[in-house]
Amino acid sequence: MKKILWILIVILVVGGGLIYYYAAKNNDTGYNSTTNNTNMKDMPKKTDTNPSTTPEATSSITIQNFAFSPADITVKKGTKVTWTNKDGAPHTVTESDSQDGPASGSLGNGQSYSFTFNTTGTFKYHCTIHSSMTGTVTVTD
Ligand SMILES: [Cu+2]
Repeated sequence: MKKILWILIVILVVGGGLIYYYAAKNNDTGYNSTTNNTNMKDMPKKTDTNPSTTPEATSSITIQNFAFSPADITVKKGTKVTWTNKDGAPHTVTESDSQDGPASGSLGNGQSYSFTFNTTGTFKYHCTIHSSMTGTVTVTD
């Protein structure tokens, strides 16, 4: 009986060792190919995130004395334009030609509104409360 037990143990140890060896071998090649794949996938991801970490182009417009100042600006595509109301009266920044442009709603004193211009063109805007208040943002490539 003891001999059979020992034979069983030897078979288990040798068999287990062989299974471990082949599993490790397969894992090795699998591991290598997956790390290569993830490395290759990681590389473009890293370059993708880099542009977003680069400083965003910005431009500021002051709303004061019932006027946008400067009223006409030219910016590069992707520029974030921020309007700040320094009047006591409320104002809006509202796109005039039904384009995808700024639509601030009412801005109280000290309030700001930002819009990022991602398409080129000329964007006319106005204050819906005071129709004489107008401005343009020209977006270039
Ligand atoms: Cu206004």
